[in-house]
Amino acid sequence: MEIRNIAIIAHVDHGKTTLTDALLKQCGVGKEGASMDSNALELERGITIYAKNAAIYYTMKKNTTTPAFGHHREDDTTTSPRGLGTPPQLRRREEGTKINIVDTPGHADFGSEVERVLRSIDCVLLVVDAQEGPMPQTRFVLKKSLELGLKPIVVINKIDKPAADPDRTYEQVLELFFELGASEAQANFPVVYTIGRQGVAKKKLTDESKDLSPLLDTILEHVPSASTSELTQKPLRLQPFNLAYDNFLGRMAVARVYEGAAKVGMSVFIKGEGHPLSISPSKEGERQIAVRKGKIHKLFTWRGMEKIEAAEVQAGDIALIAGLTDIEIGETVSETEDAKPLPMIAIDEPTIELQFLVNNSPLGGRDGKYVTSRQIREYLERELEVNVGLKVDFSSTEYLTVRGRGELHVAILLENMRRAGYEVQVSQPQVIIRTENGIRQEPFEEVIIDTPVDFQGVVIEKLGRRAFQIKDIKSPERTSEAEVQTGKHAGSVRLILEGPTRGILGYRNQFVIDTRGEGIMSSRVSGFKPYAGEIQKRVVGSMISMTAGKALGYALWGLQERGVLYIGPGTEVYEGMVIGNTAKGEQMSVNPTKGKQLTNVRASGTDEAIDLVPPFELTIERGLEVMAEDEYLEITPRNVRLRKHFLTEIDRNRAKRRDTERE
Ligand SMILES: Nc1nc2c(ncn2[C@@H]2O[C@H](COP(=O)(O)OP(=O)(O)OP(=O)(O)O)[C@@H](O)[C@H]2O)c(=O)[nH]1
Ligand SMILES: [Mg+2]
Repeated sequence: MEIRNIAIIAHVDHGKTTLTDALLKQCGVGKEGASMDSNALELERGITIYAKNAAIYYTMKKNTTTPAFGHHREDDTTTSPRGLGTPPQLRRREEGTKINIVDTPGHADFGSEVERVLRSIDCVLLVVDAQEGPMPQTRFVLKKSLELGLKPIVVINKIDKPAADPDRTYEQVLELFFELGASEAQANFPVVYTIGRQGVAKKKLTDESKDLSPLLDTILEHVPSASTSELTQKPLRLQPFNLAYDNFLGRMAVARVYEGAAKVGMSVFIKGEGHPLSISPSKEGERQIAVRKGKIHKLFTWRGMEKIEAAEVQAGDIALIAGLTDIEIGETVSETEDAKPLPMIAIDEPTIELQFLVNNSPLGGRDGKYVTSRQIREYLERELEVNVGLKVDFSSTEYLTVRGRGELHVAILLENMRRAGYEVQVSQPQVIIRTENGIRQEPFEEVIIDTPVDFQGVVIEKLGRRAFQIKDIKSPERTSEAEVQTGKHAGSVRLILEGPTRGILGYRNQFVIDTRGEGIMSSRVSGFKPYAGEIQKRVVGSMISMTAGKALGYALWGLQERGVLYIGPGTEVYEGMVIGNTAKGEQMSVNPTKGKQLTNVRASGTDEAIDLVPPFELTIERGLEVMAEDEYLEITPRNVRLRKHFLTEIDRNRAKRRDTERE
């Protein structure tokens, strides 16, 4: 069987998943109404969180201009070479070249997941939105691909958008290739123009096309074959690049079979370096290779999005392997003990950390099914089986320290926990500071901001205070006709800055306000760099409830002009709960349960219906952003609340005194 292995990579929302879905559909293996974004959170948020595999079968139609549409439709028995009446199990034997596709997430927090995938495929489809052009994550994933020597196929997508400018996008992509030091062969990339949403691809903009065949043909022409008989003859060597989990089968590996064939029941040797983080700095350079034994219990390959059990998986293919339950990404699984290990796949280190605690708030334990520390611990232990960028320190009895790749990474973990019925409290995320060769280092991020020119000043000023430095400012080169008509992107500017992650933790919210919601900001970790020094952030003050009860509209009406409220009328509150922030930055104890008759302030204008501003309701992500160091975010299946560590004012003052005395 001929095999090609590709990954689809792009900036967030540029259309990877839609295109993958369309490819599956055209090749007859898509399921009606199903998408590669299948996880509940992915569907709700409309973003891809986990890299996922799929496979299609395609045959290039030679010397014809008619597209090969529907060639492999399972239901289309009339065009099937086997004809009518073929038993279903036989019809399953696919014709044509198998194309394994890995759809990757575009959000920067999941960038390290993409990197691992890139190690195990032979070509990438670099998808670029024809209106937005290359964006920060486009740059990042392209850079990684070029470094690995891959020769990308460029897919200029969404050419149906009113303000799309495919020609300019092509120029920008070409420029980016050169900027990133592409070789001549790499910069000579094939281009395909697509409307993923309609399942249409063209090699030239002027071509007529009804389907994705031009893209599929380009894949067959351009992507090197993964399966040669020479490789198949060798003894087995395979390497996992992703993990999966099954309640019955335990941890499973998504792996590329490089040589030989994996077979069910096969005894294998596993070589790894141990967990990458467990290597002590002093041992760096010394590759310690431990050999373990294991047995392959079950094998699967993909057909569309479905996993199909297989007895054997040949060199070149991608397999899901059960039985090796202690397997780690990047290890080498081989048939013979003396097999040479494949180059290790590095896993990026976490950049932020926070504590997970039992929810001991006055309202704790009300909606959760699982609330004890043992249950939280067990959840995290299971999560570690598959959540590759995650680290958990279980050593303390009071809390668990969770380390992740960014705020979104942690927020997704928490969101999944609450959906599974868990309650938990978390502390404010902090960046991880480490010391290397006696130098203090912290994670840095590159931030790319598109904003209307008017807000450029305030953005630069705010980020400047947060130790960010400008690397580049790009004015729009030209404004296309379409942009003038739609008013989009006109008069906007692109800022590229770099600074410590610490500086932008909690900044996003401010950014939205400062750019009146018109700015777009994306960032990605650029690595650990020397500590950037003290950062003076404007402290956001909290409005703290001094009492328990139900919030009343009348009381909130009196409070809303002093800051932003997180709750609406009817919300249950408790003493020490943070119900909003204060405009002036001071801590403020308030009574949100106070009724009209008890008040002697604001006596005027009391009789007309009160005009309440809709609250800024806390989500997990918003909560992680706005919370202060002396606060916990309380997360339950139904609620997200913010509270002070110390619930009474007396305790808070006492703690504050203790802190100042210590200093
Ligand atoms: N106009 C237009 N919109 C498209 C096209 N393809 C995708 N979209 C829309 O773009 C949005 C993002 O599409 P996705 O396929 O989820 O993008 P993605 O790259 O997978 O996003 P992430 O995985 O989260 O990085 C969706 O609203 C799609 O409907 C297209 O060809 N034209
Ligand atoms: Mg996607």
